[in-house]
Amino acid sequence: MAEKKDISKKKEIDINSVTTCDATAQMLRKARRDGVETAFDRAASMKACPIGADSACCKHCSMGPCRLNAKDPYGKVGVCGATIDTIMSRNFARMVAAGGAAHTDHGMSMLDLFREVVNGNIKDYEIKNPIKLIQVAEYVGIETEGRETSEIAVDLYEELERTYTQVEGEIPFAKRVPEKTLETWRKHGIVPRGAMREIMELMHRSHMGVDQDYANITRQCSRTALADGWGGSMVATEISDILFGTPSPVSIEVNMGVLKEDQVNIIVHGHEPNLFESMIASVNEPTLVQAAKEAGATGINLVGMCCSGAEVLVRHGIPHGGNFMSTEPILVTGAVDAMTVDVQCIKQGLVKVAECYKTLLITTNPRCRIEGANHIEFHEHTPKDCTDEIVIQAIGRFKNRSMPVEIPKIKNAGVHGFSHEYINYMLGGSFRASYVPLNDNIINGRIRGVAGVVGCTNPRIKQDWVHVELVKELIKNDVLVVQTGCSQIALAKNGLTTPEAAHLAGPGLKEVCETVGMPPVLGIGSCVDNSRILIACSEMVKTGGLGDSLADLPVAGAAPEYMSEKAICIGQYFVASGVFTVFGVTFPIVEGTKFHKHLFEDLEKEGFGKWGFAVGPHEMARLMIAHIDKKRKELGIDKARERVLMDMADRRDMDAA
Ligand code: BF8
Ligand code: SF4
Repeated sequence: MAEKKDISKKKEIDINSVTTCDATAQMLRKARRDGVETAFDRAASMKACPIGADSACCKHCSMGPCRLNAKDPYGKVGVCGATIDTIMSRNFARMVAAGGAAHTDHGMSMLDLFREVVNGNIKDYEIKNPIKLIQVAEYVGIETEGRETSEIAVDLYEELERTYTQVEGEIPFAKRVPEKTLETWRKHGIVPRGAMREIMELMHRSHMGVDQDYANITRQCSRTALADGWGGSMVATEISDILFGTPSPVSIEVNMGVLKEDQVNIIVHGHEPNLFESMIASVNEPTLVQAAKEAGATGINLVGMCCSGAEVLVRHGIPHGGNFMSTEPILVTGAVDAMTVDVQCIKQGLVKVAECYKTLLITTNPRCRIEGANHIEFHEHTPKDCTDEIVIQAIGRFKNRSMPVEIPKIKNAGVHGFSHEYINYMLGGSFRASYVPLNDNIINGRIRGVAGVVGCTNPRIKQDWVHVELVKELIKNDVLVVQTGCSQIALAKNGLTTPEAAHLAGPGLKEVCETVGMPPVLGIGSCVDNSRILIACSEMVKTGGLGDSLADLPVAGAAPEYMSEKAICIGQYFVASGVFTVFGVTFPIVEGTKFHKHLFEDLEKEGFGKWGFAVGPHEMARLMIAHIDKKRKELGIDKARERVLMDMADRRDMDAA
């Protein structure tokens, strides 16, 4: 029998302290009136397990589970004798393995689709960007001169398949890594083989009684994470560009105000662009548009959320409804006729909220079914069977809308779609496309450095607040910011992705933005598109003047409100690639332990990047800027910087403005 809930014991949330997103706050107020619960409420009534948060427990065998004491980390060991460092590094390893598996499996789906398109078995998708196909083929050493696109595509498929299956040797995209960085990886034996092999080995080594040396476990964490960043994620990005087009700047609209009361609203939330691309075709199908009109709607309104949304935002300018912590609140509008999901970051809580507002929650992927959701399976050989059916059902729900609709009237504009290729073009112009102007502006100090600010939102921290404050502080200090995933939506909602936001930047960055006409914050896509940041950084190294390896660059990364294992894997591949990477919220390692010191200090001495941690945005900015300045000093370009450094009085003036 289901246990009765004692609602009176639930802690009521202070809505203004859990989110800075006005639309989400409005919907949380409505949810409270409607008696509907969201992850914000659940987070408030469920204290995070302190032992788990510190990663001080192990349940890798049934002699345990064993709990150590984070306050006295070396006071005890597990039943098998495992130390706190072994336990934490094994737990960390499993997060890297799971996160890497998610991205690489997504990349594999893209590759499956590519194979079937190349073989002619799938006709609903095609190679939209043959130029990119040729470029990627050349990167991995495939002969392209005088050959048919279809022949090159077959070779490219076969080559990229090795990203997953290869049992020895280096993955294909290792060829894109700057030589000195690759040398460091080779020296430490961490150049990835196929992702399947790396993930399998990491799972094996983190099994009870196998690898019990945190430094050795960390090496396999790095190897596995690199198989994601330079493997699965990069394949996902490149294949998606080849099949669906490479992003270039596009005007966008975000926030819940993109929903339309008089239209059939369909949200696509998840990660795989093939579903979304087919949905775009379905909502434009004249017979379905006609059916919507016959049901009394003025049209069909397609909206993205989370990473699927971020991909089509940068590729096609499809409006975006909000980031991870807004997926339940947006259903509270009552205006969503169908929410279609595929894989990753889909809260099971959506089922109940959807039920309350009679929204259709539809799973589409065989890898992700949710109890209580409708399932309409998506088959890439006949994609429109699924997406047409979803549109038909959404029209049905529109026709029978019985709930009052309340859509927050908040909509924000921005410009997104800054792929690596476009940054190249934008800065250099069509005749001399290159990274030289970027490097020059870094060397002459107009741009102090580059920061990647990425990742999730998390109900344990005020939604969007850390992202926005951190980015404001960075640009004010002349740090150019590139963004992916849910983070860029936070900034877009705050108007920071418009060219006009240049006035919030420091004088140097402002000058560059105004000259080029770009925002100081560049939205570049979904979480797998973090691979675009790796490529952009590699181009900076190859262009010259900023050192020989990725670790030499004046760059830093942050995931200020992260929550997922994917984020941990991303963090580890940035660190292994040479980037100082700061996480917020909480970090699953006990401070003062050897493993903590290893991740936060020792890795840098070995030629990699390192981890950092801070909860508040200003401390996070301070850490990142200090790192960027350290790198500038090592490169001997710190002098140039001093000419444009703002003093505290300037900064106060800007804060007041
Ligand atoms: O991969 S940023 S909440 S949606 S994990 Fe998830 Fe985090 Fe959003 Fe996309 Ni990335
Ligand atoms: Fe405990 Fe060791 Fe088993 Fe982990 S592997 S549960 S530390 S006995």
